[in-house]
Amino acid sequence: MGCPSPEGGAVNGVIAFIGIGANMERPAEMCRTAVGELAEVPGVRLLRTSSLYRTEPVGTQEQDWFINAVAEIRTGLAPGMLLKTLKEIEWRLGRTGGLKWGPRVIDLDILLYGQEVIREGELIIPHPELHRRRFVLVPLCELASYAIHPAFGVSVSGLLDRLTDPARVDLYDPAGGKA
Ligand code: PH2
Ligand code: MG
Ligand code: MG
Repeated sequence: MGCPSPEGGAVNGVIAFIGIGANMERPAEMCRTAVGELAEVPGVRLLRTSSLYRTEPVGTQEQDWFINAVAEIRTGLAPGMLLKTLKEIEWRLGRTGGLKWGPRVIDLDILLYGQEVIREGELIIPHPELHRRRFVLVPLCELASYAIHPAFGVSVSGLLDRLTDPARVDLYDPAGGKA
């Protein structure tokens, strides 16, 4: 089973949304590079990418503002394999671990994987902070405001309406000179 595609033939796999974040060296470039890497993964088709946003750090305040974005993919990779692939890209781009809420060279998180709800160790889908974070919901709504959070049964635009996160999320302006 699969959906018909414009190229003809069936496209198998699941629609997933990937959160992208960076706040160290050249974060906007780093996010774009990560999207490029994602598009090259066998078993992943990059469908759309949100705008880049310049976002106030959530959690530890003593760090630079982030660049955040969301990518929509169709993938035949199982969730565990997708997570492993994202971690490989993070490491390839220079991530070395770091503090839980601290600065990061690049962070790639599975936000949604179809309508699946999974809790298996590190593999938690939907992302456990998705509904609390403006820097995730704003770019996600730009792509798919209608997407349903499968654990809450609420659209992501509904989650954004109810959000109390006060942290700033601005469209990234490359001419602005920051991040
Ligand atoms: N990621 C974090 C912690 N805080 N803040 C912003 N603005 N953007 C992030 O991507 C981010 C964060 C840990 O994953
Ligand atoms: Mg994260
Ligand atoms: Mg992460």
